[in-house]
Amino acid sequence: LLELAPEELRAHAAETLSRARDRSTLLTDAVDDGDLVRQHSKLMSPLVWDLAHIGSQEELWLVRDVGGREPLRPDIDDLYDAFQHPRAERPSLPLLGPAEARRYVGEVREKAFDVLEKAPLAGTRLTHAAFAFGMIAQHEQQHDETMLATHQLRKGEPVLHAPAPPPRRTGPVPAEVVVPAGSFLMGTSVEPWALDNERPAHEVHVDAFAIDTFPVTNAQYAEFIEAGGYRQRRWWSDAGWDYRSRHDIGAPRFWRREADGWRRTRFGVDEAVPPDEPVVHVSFHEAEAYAAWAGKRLPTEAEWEKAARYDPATGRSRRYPWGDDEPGPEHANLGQRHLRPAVAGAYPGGASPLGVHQLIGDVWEWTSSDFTGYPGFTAFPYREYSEVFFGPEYKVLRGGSFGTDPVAIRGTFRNWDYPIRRQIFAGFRCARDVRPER
Ligand code: AVJ
Ligand code: FE
Repeated sequence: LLELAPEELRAHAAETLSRARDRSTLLTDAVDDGDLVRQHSKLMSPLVWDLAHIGSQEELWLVRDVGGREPLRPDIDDLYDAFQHPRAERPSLPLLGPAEARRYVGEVREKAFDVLEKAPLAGTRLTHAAFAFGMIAQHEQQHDETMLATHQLRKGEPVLHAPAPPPRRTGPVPAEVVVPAGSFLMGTSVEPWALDNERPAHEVHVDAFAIDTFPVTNAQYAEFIEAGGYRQRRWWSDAGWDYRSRHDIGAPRFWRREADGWRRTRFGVDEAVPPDEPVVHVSFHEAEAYAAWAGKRLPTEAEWEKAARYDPATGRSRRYPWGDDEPGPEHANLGQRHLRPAVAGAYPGGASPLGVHQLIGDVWEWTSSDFTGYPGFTAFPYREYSEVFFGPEYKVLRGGSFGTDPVAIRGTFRNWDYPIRRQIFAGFRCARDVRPER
């Protein structure tokens, strides 16, 4: 991106925004108006709220802020301000209806493209204008992933379709990889579309540790269930035990025990739980309990990023595990190209230099770290993107899922959520300490 001439950057921004809009359109046109305005779960907004919120943020940051244009709909700013209205109360607001919402986002997009055509992408405004287009494309894709999670919670006939992900293409590999002790460069100061919480780059020392080659699979997770893991207090933290007891949780969300084994419904299609896919729809508490049962622990965020980016041959941190090239279909399962995680071993082309697989795509991975600012953090362009969430209530997730678009994931990208959440496409992998050599 940094090497692109202004005209190329303009074309890239336009293409990225259009890809996001195609996906928003697919997710909202797939269901009828009743399903668009309905709340499918108290945890989620009605799809029609997400749609107009996407337009509202685009109006705010591209049309008004970068473009300096007149507001289109100043009257609806408050309705679509996520901080004024928690998700549970959004259905009772006087929201734009489906037709109005579609018209609104279309009008905003026309204006945003007009701003893009004239925006000075070189000179002093380069950073700000060029960043804003990337931020808004990522914002739309983040809400598209949220809308995909809403689709998973929706009852009824399947409306989304996609080809199956690739099969295992990796030969036998060790179950774990040892990452040697030493410092590495975490975060970034140069990635043009990195968000504020990924900045600045800073050296972090990490002790030697071992990390799983693949995310934990359904078959492995089912062993934890069969062994009584959900009933044994010793694997759980106090908060985790309290959570699993209050909600009487005994398996990942959407799993159902039948005579012939575990089954689940995925986007409206009933199926046997596939043994070799990464487990998904587990909370941080369940991930932590599994890891304890397995005699391991979750990786810290720094460990995860070192496993993903550190190249021992050069000492450099890569943009992605496979190198600096943008994610392609040979690297990772991203962008809703497939409607499920791929089996462990499906992406040898995405492995890190140390041989850790599927760090990007498939499932978000819980880490043991709280969401905090890096040393030297400055909120940009608004405190509500990440700073207001810093603290011990949120745990960091890394790597993106099959529902994350390539523009919204990087080796440095940080996601966060409450440790009890499982409607997101979250799984995990384990790590453990290793004795220092000699
Ligand atoms: C980074 C996924 C936690 O959905 O709350 C969307 C992204 N921020 N609109 C979220 C976001 C503002 C955010 N997460
Ligand atoms: Fe948002």
